[in-house]
Amino acid sequence: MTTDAQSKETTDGFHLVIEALKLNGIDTIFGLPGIPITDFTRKAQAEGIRVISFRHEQNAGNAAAIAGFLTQKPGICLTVSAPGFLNGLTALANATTNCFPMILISGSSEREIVDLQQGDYEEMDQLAIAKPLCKAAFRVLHAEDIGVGIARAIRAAVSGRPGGVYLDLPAKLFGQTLDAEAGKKSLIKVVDPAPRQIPDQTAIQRALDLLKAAKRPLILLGKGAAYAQADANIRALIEKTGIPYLPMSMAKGILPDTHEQSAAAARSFVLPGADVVLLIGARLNWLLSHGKGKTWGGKGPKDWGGQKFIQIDISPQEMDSNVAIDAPIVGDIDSCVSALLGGIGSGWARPSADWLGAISERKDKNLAKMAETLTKNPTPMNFHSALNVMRDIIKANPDAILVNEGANALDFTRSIVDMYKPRKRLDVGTWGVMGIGMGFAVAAAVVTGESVIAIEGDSAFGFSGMEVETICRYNLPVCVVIFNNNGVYRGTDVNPTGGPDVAPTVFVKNARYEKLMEAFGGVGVYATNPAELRKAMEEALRSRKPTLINAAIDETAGTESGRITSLNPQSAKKK
Ligand code: OXT
Ligand code: ADP
Ligand code: MG
Repeated sequence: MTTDAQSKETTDGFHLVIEALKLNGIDTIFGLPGIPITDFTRKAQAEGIRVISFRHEQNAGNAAAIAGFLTQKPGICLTVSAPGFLNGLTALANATTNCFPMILISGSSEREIVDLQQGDYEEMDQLAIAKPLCKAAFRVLHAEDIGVGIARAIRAAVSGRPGGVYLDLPAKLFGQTLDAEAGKKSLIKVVDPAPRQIPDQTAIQRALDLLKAAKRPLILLGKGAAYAQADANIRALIEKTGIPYLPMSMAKGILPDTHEQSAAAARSFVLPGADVVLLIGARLNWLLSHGKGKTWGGKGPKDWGGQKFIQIDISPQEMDSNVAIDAPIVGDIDSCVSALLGGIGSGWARPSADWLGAISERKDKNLAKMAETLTKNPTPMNFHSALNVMRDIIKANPDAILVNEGANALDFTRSIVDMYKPRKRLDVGTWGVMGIGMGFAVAAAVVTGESVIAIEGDSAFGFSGMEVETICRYNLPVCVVIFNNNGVYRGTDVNPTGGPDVAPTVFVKNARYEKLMEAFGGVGVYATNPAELRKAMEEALRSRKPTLINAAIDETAGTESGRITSLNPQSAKKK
């Protein structure tokens, strides 16, 4: 046996992990080095894996998660033990919640010491802590099991309903040596990691019968539909049936938002008005008012509107989670949609002119109202006048990826900025979580090579703002636009006691965030009107240089929590 790990006779844990990842087509790792994984990051880079190093593990984790969403391959996040692991955990839990495939790989302390609680360096029982927050969790203790560990992690992340997986690699594992030939043989190339799940024909027929009998049908597209990359079949289903559709936030662009069958601008009309709703990769969670209540035409919060539901989902347990699903279709979206298409012949009756006409009328009214608001040019600039610019910019650059977080900065952007292509809008997702911004932006630029525009509330940006250094370090074509209204929701709250502290939602007024980008060699711009914003955006997209535009927005313009004000508990007195 020789001590040189790269010699012909022996290999070690470091190399086996790297080889196992490479064997499975993983070419990028998002992480943050330190004990015990510093050498691992060096060796991975030396062996041709792209290692994108972050300033905080949460952002590396978010990057891995969205890389998974964009590529259908598990995004890898690598962290050190205990505190680094915990920093990555929010992103792992968020990935699981959103059904994004990612693997959090953390180095960990020695099992013997952890289990006896003898106080090792960064001691923590990481596997136990990760378990309830992810889809699966594994630990590898022996170098000969690395191949199996990586294979299991990959399968768990991408098969069935995708999600977050934790892989625990104790420090000792990396240095373990193994006969090189035996090591090579122990690696597994995962065959068909996310097998198609073909739906049952009876379920398809049941759904077609329901859809055929519908008087006011509606299709709801969720981010599962975007993830599935079944774009052509989904478009064909919508266009062949003539059924109006509503995209959830991250499903915008599967068909262009300007498509004549989009009912996005008539949301509050079509949800209560529909009699049969086909859900494709969308859950009836809080974002859809759990399928009941006033949003759906019910009389009270628990009252069902009477709609019948068809649901396509890969997870059988999703069915009946909130309301009865009359026609469940369990399978992968591409197979399910293609099976439905098979049952839609030339004799298919398109929805009635009454239903389509009523939607058009409502839509035209809302679009006209929106157009009127967008032409206004108030001083100071407000969300609408700034977003009028962003809307034109995305229209002219449909391949650019839009990352979006905040409250008003999120909600106004979602309804004003049309998306033209699938998987181009990435946002706060199921949890409405702040902090995804820079991690998503970095990963989107790295894995797609496209320009990225991140529209950020000033509060939202603060959660991951230090990663502008990462954006500059890797010279990524990311343009961050901060909608700076001096605080969380608004900058106008006052401390009722008259004391020296400002109100909890208020920030330093007129903060110059653009200087943060300048500090690392990027371009910083302070924009106080739409013309300045437009000029800076056009230049950022032309140059592809890291850019931060600090857009000064009227601090009175926002509302509490954006469009979800009603979710704020009110005090009894206020009621
Ligand atoms: O039909 P009607 O008439 O109702 O009209 C609808 C559509 O028909 C119409 N529409 C259109 N009209 C014309 N043309 C077009 N094209 C068009 N499209 C649509 O517009 C309306 C609205 O349509 P929409 O949006 O589709 O419908 P609606 O009813 O809004 O949909 C409902 C929802 C629930 C699906 C939707 O609202 C939604 O997706 N909401 C997501 C909300 C969300 O997730 N928010 C983020 C969380 S808020 C809060 O939690 C925040 N925090 C706390 C915090 C968090 N989150 N995380 C962590 C780790 N820590 C703390 C914080 C700190 S936000 C926040 C920071 C906020 O401050 P910032 O400075 O960052 O941001 P600012 O607010 O900007 O200051
Ligand atoms: P949205 O927030 O856009 O409504 P959700 O995250 O709530 O979307 O729902 C996504 C759903 O899509 C999940 O229930 C998930 O199981 C499902 N899903 C993800 N990928 C696939 C796929 N390839 N085939 C079928 N269903 C899928
Ligand atoms: Mg704000």
